[in-house]
Parts: sequence; structure tokens; C-alpha cells
Amino acid sequence: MDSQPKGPSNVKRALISGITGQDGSYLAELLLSKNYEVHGIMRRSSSFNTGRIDHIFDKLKLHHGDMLDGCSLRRAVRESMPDEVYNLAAQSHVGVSFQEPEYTMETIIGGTLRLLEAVREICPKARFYQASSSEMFGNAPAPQNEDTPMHPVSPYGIAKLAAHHLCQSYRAQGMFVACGILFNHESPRRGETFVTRKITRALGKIYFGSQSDLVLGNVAARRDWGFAEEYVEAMWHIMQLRESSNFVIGTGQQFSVGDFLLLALFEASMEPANRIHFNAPQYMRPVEIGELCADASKAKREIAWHPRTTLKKLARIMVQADLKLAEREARDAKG
Ligand code: NAP
Ligand code: G4F
Repeated sequence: MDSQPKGPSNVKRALISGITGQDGSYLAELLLSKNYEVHGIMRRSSSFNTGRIDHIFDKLKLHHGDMLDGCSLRRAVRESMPDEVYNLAAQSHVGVSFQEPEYTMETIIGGTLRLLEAVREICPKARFYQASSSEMFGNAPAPQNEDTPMHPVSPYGIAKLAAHHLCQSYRAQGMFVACGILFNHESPRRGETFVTRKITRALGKIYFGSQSDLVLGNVAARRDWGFAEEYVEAMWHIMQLRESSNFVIGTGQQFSVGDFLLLALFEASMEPANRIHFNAPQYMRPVEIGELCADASKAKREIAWHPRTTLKKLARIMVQADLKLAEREARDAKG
């Protein structure tokens, strides 16, 4: 199973791009718990962007870098000499990708290419994980698996598919390049502009009086939502296999945004119906994809991965965390 070279003291080294993001932070925790030396690439920001990794900051080796800057990526690879590279950095918001298509393409396609090249040049035996996305399926009929033809419609989905193809090319050239085609996964660390977190964050703030209304876009949209902490486990397992390949990761269950909203309202014991607004034009996408629902039977078979958290439980975890956060903020505001 484990044929990769190790660092001098037999400790495996991992490099994570996007370590400050939702998945990056959970993956860093997982790898630390497995005694990896964990390196991360973080970009310069005018305000702090390490909130998700502050609790493990001292245990990490961080490198400043940007997916648009090949020099910084090569330096991070040289300085970390990783056994495993996890490429999680991206402009990851589908809605924003319609407004920033060029930047989205540059971070995802150009960024993936730069990191793949850096690895090939500096440590070609390192294993590479690519954060591919179910958004690549676009309008392909559900359920989707590794063999489903892909028809992406958003700039984000198209960029992820191009990066996915790049990865197949490097794999064909002999590198270990594994692609996880992950369906939506959420947590209390989810960015606040993605719909599940937007909902739970708003409910917390409405409950404690710091927000009046929740304005949503298309609540009929349907997704396959799981718990992020479990999805990073799949990433690691995929990277330990003898051969690299593609894996679909998802729950196989589909719900609408409206379903999630109802679950969250139930968990919060709230009924602020007149404060919730639907189909707001500013949150509607120029093109919406059809149905996403994973057929993750390959993952079940080959890495024994299966989701453990139902959407109801996920809603409870997120609502409870956001009620606590809003309560703390309300207390701090009072002084
Ligand atoms: P996320 O929370 O948005 O994190 C994205 C990470 O990328 C952040 O660390 C961000 O840095 C970093 N980043 C963005 N642009 C960058 C740039 N130009 N240079 C360097 N770093 C940059 O996303 P996530 O939910 O953890 O997702 C991780 C990956 O999986 C992404 O590639 C995403 O597209 C993909 N994916 C996610 C899902 C999902 O449901 N979560 C499903 C399928 C695929 P800052 O913290 O500074 O913003
Ligand atoms: O939460 P979302 O923004 O996630 P989306 O677009 O599915 O993308 C996420 O999952 C992908 C995997 O398929 C990842 F690759 C990607 O990086 C990201 O993590 O939107 C989910 C659905 C959409 O149909 C959207 O139109 O919710 C709908 N929605 C309705 N109201 C809204 C809103 N989405 C957002 N962000 N904000 C709204 O107010």
C-alpha cells in the first residue's frame, strides 16, 4: 500500500495548497494526527486569513505563496520536499466564477499546472491529489460516477474539468496523480457565502439580533451534501493506494436548498418565515446546473469509505456552532 519515500526521520511530509480553507484545515488536522510533517501554502492577505488553522498554527510549516505565482509554488515545493501534495487552493465559489471567470480559470487551471510542473521538476515521485469537483458534471444526469460524461456550464466547473484533464495527462506521463471528485461538503468552517453556512450563520445572527433578514437565491436547487471532516479522510485514503485514479465522493442522497433551510430552522427552533426571502435576483446564477447526486460505489469498494453524517445531523452541527458563535459575538459587542 505505502510505497512512497519518507523524510529523513521516517516522517512523511505533506504540502497542502489552500490550507487556510475549510478542507485544508481539516486535512491538516488529520495529517498531524497521523504524524505527518505538514506544510501549507497560504496567500498574503490584507487581513488575517488563518482563522481556521490558528488552533494548530504552531504545528504547521507555512509558506507564503499564490497559485498565480509559479516562483512561490516552486519555492514551497523545494522547501518542503513533500511525499504527498494536496492541491486544494482555488477560487472555489461557483456564483463568483461567473463574475470573475478569468481569475477563476487562472487559479484553477494555471495554478494546478504550475503546481504539477513544480512537483515534476523538484520531486517527481511525490504523490499529487487534485481537488476535482462534482460541478464538473454540470448537466449530466444523476447519479454521477467516475465514468459519467461531464457537461460543466459554469466557468468554475469548466476550469475544474480542464485541471482534471491536466491531471490525467501527468498521470499518463508516470506521476501519481489522484483526483477526488467531491460532491458538496459542509461544516461549521464552511465559507459564509456558500448556501448552507449562509443559512446557519444567518439563523444564529437573527436569533441574537445582529441580522434582520436572510436573502437567498434558488432554493429549489438540489445538491448532495456531506460533512467535510469525513471527506478529507477520503482524500488521504485515495493517496495511499498502489495506483492513482479518480474517485467520486458523496452521500448518494439529494436534497434541495429549501430542505436544508427547513432542517436548519427545526434545529434552531425558529420560525422567522417573514424574514426569509427567496429567488433574489442577485443570488440567482446565469446558468444553474441540474441535479447532483453521487454514485460513490467505487470509493466504498476500494477505500471502504462511506459517509456517516446525515444532512439532519450536519444541519444540527452547523446550527449549534453558529448559535454559539453569534452568542459570543453578542456578548463581546455588549463589552
Ligand atoms: P475554500 O474554503 O474556499 O478554500 C479555498 C482555499 O484556496 C483557501 O485556503 C484560499 O485562501 C485558497 N486560495 C484561493 N485562491 C488562492 C490563490 N490565488 N493562491 C493561493 N491560495 C488560494 O474551499 P474548500 O471548500 O476548502 O474546498 C477545497 C477545494 O476543493 C477547492 O479547490 C474547491 O474548489 C474544491 N471542492 C470543494 C468542494 C466543497 O463542497 N467544499 C467540493 C468539490 C471540490 P484564503 O483562505 O486566503 O481565501
Ligand atoms: O453553496 P453553493 O454556493 O455551492 P455550489 O455552487 O454547489 O458549489 C460548491 O460545491 C461544489 C461541488 O459541487 C464545489 F466544487 C464548489 O467549490 C462549492 O464548494 O450553492 C449551492 C446551491 C446552488 O444551486 C445555488 O444556486 O445553492 C443555491 N443557492 C440558493 N441561494 C445559493 C443561494 N447559493 C449561494 N452561494 N448563496 C445563496 O444565497
